[in-house]
Amino acid sequence: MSNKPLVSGEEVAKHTTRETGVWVIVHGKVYDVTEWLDVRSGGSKIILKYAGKDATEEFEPIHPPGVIGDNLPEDKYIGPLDPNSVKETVHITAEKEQAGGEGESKQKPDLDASSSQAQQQKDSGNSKNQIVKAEPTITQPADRDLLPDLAEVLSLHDFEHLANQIMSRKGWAYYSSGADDEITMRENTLAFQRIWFRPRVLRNVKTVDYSTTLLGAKTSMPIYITGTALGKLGHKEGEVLLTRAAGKHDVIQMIPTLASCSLDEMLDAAVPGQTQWLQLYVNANRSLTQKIIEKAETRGVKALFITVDAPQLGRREKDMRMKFDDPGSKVQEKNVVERGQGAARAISSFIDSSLSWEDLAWFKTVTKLPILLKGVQCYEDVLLAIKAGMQGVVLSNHGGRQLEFARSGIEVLVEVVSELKKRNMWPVPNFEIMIDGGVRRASDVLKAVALGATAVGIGRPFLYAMSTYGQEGVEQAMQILKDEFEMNLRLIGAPKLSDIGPEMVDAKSVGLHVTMPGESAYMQNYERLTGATLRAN
Ligand code: 173
Repeated sequence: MSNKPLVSGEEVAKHTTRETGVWVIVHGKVYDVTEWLDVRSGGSKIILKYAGKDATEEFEPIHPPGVIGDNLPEDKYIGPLDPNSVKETVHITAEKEQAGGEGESKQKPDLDASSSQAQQQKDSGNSKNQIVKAEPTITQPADRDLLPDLAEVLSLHDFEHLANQIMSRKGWAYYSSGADDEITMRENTLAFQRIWFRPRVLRNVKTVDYSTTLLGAKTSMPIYITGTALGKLGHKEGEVLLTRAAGKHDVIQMIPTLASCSLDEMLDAAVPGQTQWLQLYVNANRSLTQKIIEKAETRGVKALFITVDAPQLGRREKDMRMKFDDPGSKVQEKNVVERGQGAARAISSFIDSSLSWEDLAWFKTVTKLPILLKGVQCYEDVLLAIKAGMQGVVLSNHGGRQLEFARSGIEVLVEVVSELKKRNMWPVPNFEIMIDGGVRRASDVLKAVALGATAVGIGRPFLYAMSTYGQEGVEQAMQILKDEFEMNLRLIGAPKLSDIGPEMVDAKSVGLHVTMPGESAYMQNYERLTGATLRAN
């Protein structure tokens, strides 16, 4: 990506259509992103909004540094922006842009700027040495001063409740949304409520130990921070805050492919000896995926989790609706396909939907790391994963964000273990079964451990803790879980995790989907039946 000639801002501004090619500037580099106009999941309107402009400010909060370079062929990097071609920056706010492009002008000495689009130059009546910076549509959380003292936060639910009140609407919509009517998302939590404990008494629980070993690495408790995208929607520092909190509490972090921070930033933020795993979305261009894997392995990442439940992103309507509320996106004019956009879909076009079981052998040729499949949803696929030589699976429905009416991880766990036992395959050597989805309490985790999981991934609660109180919040969330583990182990009568088994839970009802959440869009529209009425007087 070096030795390319400088590109003037004026030149960039000429490239705004499919015919001319669509160029954007990010961090002082000019890219031809025309091919992104045709990605299956839509996105051309968003891209065209930044055509010929500096998109850094919009791009920054949601994309890790380097993501463009990692996902575009080398010849699509046009060159560095010529800083001398830029004297002024014009900030165009979404509203002004819609009203006709009148921007507020200010001196802007930094280099990541370019010349403006012709129309906008005309509107602002200024020279060609202006650049146009689109106002970021993602805003940071509102006033953290309003938050109560961290000591008043007693449970993981509290973080969610507070995050809802202070996060940017966009960030909240992205994190909190689930697919369709969000029935699976809510089922994830409800499924744990159908499992009850069968505690034992009079066991010596003076000291309890909830530490464990996951894929060979010691860790303080049987949970890990699961991979979630776009950390900077919640906090301007992003996922490195999760890394640091995990380091302090000896918790494993699964680094997401689509983090707002770069892989290097998250690796650098770890303390020596801290265990990190990598969640992987597989790029249609395998050499790019290989590069990421090799880098992760070289830098000491301990396992690879290939996400297998997202060949296409689910429709998260809360997230999508945000686009309609953003005047800059002009989404109302979009065609049906484009309405499928949301923060996630906009950046997920590189994910290879042709990925199949046959591809797994290739991964084993490029890495010695343990490989696990994240997003497995039935025992048949667990059997295939074992056959394919994987080191484990995460039974997961992606936080209810993918297939609506996918079952919860905990329910699938019961099925999987029962089927493996029937085949005399349980426990499976060198193969770990983890779950995620809906976990809010250490008691949820202990139910999963009792039923055969080695660990449980927690995603949203840590994001909410980060979005509200930053690193301290995440540390507090971890401390809350530790306190809950200690108490629960005592009350269950299990001094250590290996003392818990399936006999300590009653999971008979886990597969009974009787507690359907009531407030789906369907229920809003449903006209209730009325009972027989008395005669009028
Ligand atoms: O759940 C998600 O939002 C997710 O996994 C994702 C996938 C691609 C891009 C961004 C997020």
